[in-house]
Amino acid sequence: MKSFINVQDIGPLEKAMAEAFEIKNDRFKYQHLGKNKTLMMIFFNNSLRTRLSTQKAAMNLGMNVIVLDVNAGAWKLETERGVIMDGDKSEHLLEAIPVMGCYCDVIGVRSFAGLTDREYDYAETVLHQFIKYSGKPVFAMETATVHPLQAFADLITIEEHKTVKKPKVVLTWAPHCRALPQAVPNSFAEWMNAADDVDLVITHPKGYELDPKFVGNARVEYDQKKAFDGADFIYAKNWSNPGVTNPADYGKITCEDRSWTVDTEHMSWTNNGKFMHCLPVRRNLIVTDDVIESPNSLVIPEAANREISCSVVLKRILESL
Ligand code: AN0
Ligand code: CP
Repeated sequence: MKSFINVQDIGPLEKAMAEAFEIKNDRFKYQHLGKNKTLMMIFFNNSLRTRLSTQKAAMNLGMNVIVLDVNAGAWKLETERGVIMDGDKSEHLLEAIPVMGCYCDVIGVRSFAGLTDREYDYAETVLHQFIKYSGKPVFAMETATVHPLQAFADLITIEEHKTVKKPKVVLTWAPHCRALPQAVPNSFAEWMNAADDVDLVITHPKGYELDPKFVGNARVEYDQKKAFDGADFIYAKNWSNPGVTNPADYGKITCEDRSWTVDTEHMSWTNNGKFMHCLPVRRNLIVTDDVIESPNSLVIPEAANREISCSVVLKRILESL
């Protein structure tokens, strides 16, 4: 596997899931694969889970790990080509990327959407520069429009906790005080659509339509209560306006309706549904304390599975070196 961005990159999901459970049963089974191989993790944005779980997965595989926080200690990087670099940015990504590529075998990139220019974000401009100029396999650790390591971990978590063959899984928008990217809901929808036995329903206020390429054949239900009816899993996430129905709204907060916050009443509409969120989560905006603390909350097992999803991805990349 030369890059990991979209669900197709992992090949048949059944096989990837089988590998995930194999690794979960024996985390060090492939520890010989990464000997003398170096992973470089590059963060343009903050992280807790991705940083720790990716490093742990790499260590399980016997890899060496280098972490670079671009905005803390490195030269500030210019990402646009053609600008006169007389501002605060000392180095261009077009030199920095091939240099980084010299010191490692695999690169993970976290680079969030700027949320001002839809076309630039949805072209995955920064990620594709890494793919083009590093000469190394590159995987997304949440880029402008996708977070596949999260969606893969979510799928593993659903598989572990489902009580019916084809669970009803509801992706619900929830309110937030800051404009957040669409990467998590995009990948969640993409991966749930790719999984054969998931019945995906997406619910959000009007105007928050996700990009059709991620929504696929999922049902969109604007009435949150109807969407929650009989659900087995509730996956909450805020995202800013994707600018699909109104391009001028891209990246903006166009709804602050707190009635979308997932509370015990919302959960009572479900089929004893499990609560999921990728974390970090702002309590009592996205979800109330009692729901996230309830026995039906899967937020911690979900985070734990990030080590597993990343182990499968790194294993595949190492096998292809
Ligand atoms: C990020 C987001 O919404 O994409 C990361 C989630 C994994 N969240 C925040 O910036 C709070
Ligand atoms: N879920 C997730 O990716 O968390 P971090 O932003 O902390 O890495």
